[in-house]
Amino acid sequence: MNETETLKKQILKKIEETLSLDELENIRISTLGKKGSLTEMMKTLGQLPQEERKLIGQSLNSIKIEISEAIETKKKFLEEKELETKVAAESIDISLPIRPLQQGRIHPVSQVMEEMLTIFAQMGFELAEGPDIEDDFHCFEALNFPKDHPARQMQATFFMKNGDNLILRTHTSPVQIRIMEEKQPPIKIVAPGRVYRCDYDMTHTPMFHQIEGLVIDKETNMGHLKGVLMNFMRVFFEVDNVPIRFRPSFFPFTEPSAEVDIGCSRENGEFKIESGKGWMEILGCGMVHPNVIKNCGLDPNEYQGFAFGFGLDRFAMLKYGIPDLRSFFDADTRWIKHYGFLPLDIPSITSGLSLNGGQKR
Ligand code: 2NL
Repeated sequence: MNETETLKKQILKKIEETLSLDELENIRISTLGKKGSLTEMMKTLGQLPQEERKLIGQSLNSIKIEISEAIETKKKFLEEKELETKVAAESIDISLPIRPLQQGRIHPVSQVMEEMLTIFAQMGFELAEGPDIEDDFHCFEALNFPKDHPARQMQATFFMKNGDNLILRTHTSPVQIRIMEEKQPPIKIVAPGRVYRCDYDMTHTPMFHQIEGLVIDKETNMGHLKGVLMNFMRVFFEVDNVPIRFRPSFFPFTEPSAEVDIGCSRENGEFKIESGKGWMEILGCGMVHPNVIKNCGLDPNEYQGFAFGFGLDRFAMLKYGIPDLRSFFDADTRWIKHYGFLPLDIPSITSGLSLNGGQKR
């Protein structure tokens, strides 16, 4: 009798003292489990004389119930406490001052990407994304590149080492190829992302950012292309009349193809959009080549459309007056403090696309 009372007290003390659910579970197993101390005591009952067996049996049973209840109560208590700690740890103090946010900056590339996608979204373009690591078919073959095209060579393109002939995409066109393979027209998408080429100087970095656009439908024509691009320039550069001109050009994936120049001046290191001074090439475009449409499983006699592509980094340099492209990717904190944007300067059509422009701060 004394022995069981002492045991009970010990166990209840342990239950009271524990602060962890794991430990509580260990206590349960070591007392009430198959080989637990109470269970073992119960097993010895059979050897006792009947009277004693009854008495001790009853007391062991009541101890068992008492301990079970104590464990349950403590379990509930610890579980509630755990939840409280978790909620406290995950809660956000919305009354905290905004000051620490001012420390970080949004990279001009991210800012310009957001600005551009906002404009295209407003024109009804859907966002399309795809892998940076591509295969020859989606990057070149489907796009009507001839087998011996220089872009397919090691000097121009990064090949993966594993010998599967995988490459780092040289443009975001493969994203559009994948969409055309999957979906029936009408298609109206923009494909933004990182692209890679073996190139490094003042105006080229081995990784840069591109946005391509693609519209495929039954009667889409070059007039639509011109309208989209002119509206884009107007909104992006915040100038009502953007002088642009189309020059005939060549790409394997478009026919006819054109390059687009923007009328501008560069005086005292400052770039200004105006007509009559000079031209600068900013993008390439054209009507999607019938072979490309066919390569994606669509009928070129039924569908046609336009596509365009441009390097985003160049637009960021122009809009925010950043002279050297290489500095974009130097991760220099002084540079990002000067050219970067505040996290809450989110571009939108209504509130303005270039709030507190980088240079103006
Ligand atoms: C440039 C020119 C261009 C395209 C990209 C394209 C995509 C598909 C089919 C046809 Cl899936 N064309 N994209 C078209 C013309 C020009 O980019 O100079 N980019 C930096």
